[in-house]
Amino acid sequence: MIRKSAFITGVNGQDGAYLARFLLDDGYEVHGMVRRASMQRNDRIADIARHIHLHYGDMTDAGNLLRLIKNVAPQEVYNLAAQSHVQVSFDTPEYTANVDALGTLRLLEAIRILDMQDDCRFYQASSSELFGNSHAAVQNEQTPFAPASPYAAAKLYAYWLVRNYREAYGLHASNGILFNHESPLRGDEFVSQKIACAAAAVKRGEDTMLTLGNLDSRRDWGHAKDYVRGMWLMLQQDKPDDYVLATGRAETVRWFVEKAFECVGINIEWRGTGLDETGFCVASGRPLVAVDPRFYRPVDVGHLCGDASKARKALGWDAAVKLETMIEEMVSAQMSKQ
Ligand code: NAP
Ligand code: F7E
Repeated sequence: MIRKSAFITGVNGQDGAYLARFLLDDGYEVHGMVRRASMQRNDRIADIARHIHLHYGDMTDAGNLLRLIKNVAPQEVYNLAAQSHVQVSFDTPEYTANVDALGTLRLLEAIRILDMQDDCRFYQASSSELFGNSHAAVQNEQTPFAPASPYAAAKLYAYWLVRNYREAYGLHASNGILFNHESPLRGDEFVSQKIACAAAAVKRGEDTMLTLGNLDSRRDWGHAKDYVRGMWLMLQQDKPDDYVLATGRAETVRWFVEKAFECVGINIEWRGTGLDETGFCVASGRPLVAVDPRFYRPVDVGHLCGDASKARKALGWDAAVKLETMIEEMVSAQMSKQ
């Protein structure tokens, strides 16, 4: 039997690691692109690295991407590589645009120049950040976009390019408009992992204080392993399209803190407001959580909650992992780290 081949940019990121496992389990020949100067090395894929064909590459290097696509000749390309941190995008807007927006253009151009549009399907990691502060209570594929960061603006450019290459050149290219998804492999600087890490540290007896920005922000958090299945499903359809993947449930950052600390047997009580808001351990009275304006963003997206009806109907996709279960998994993974 001929094995299908897939090429994943950002293979050593959170989603890349889950997707590579998913595709290997399905019998794919998996190729992944990593940077020589990777920020996180290949820790997330250490256990499967020998089964993946790893290639050095960078989204900022057009010739490199063209050579890789030519040599690998994949049937499926999953473009997951990105400067993915929203707050960092305010500090590095041009770099974020280069990687997230122009990087996607370079990859699509490689497929077009090589005349591979009939042989290769393309998945683009679009984001719920496209909706920004659209003020819709629930967002779906029809909700107008209102990007509120350089990251979101770069992802919006990539989103439209994907649609344009689909219409102009007949490329089977799909956007997955994914709401936040987390896991034990989530980067340390994202709020879910930061909270899980702090809850575990307090449980271990460390003298630590969790400092956060906007506690009122509401996010629709799912589990990465559900979301990579959705990416794959999009590329198995006869026709390319754009799909929202989400759980349909939004909670605040404050709520996430309470649940994560509950996982280690600590109840949090909040006192004060704004910059003075502090989370105390109910049992000991010890302050455990404080607000630090350094983590405020110049503009924040206050409320994201997705409607994945289209993906449920067309792809048969659903978010299987419950939020509370995922938080327990993340805290427990942090507890087992020293
Ligand atoms: P992640 O953990 O931050 O992974 C990003 C990957 O991109 C890493 O492997 C990183 O490699 C790579 N990368 C960064 N800059 C690169 C460059 N210039 N050239 C090549 N590779 C580069 O992100 P994730 O959570 O897995 O997300 C995957 C994708 O989905 C991203 O595009 C993200 O923007 C998007 N997305 C994520 C979510 C979410 O909630 N997780 C939701 C919607 C959309 P290094 O080790 O070299 O840094
Ligand atoms: O922030 C608030 C912060 O950085 C979530 C990326 O995967 O999902 C992710 O982007 C919320 C924001 O994720 C802290 O202001 C409070 O409102 O975990 P985050 P994000 O910005 O939603 C989307 C869908 C993507 O596409 C992105 O690639 O939490 N928040 N205090 C904090 N956030 C962080 N990081 N750190 C804090 O201390």
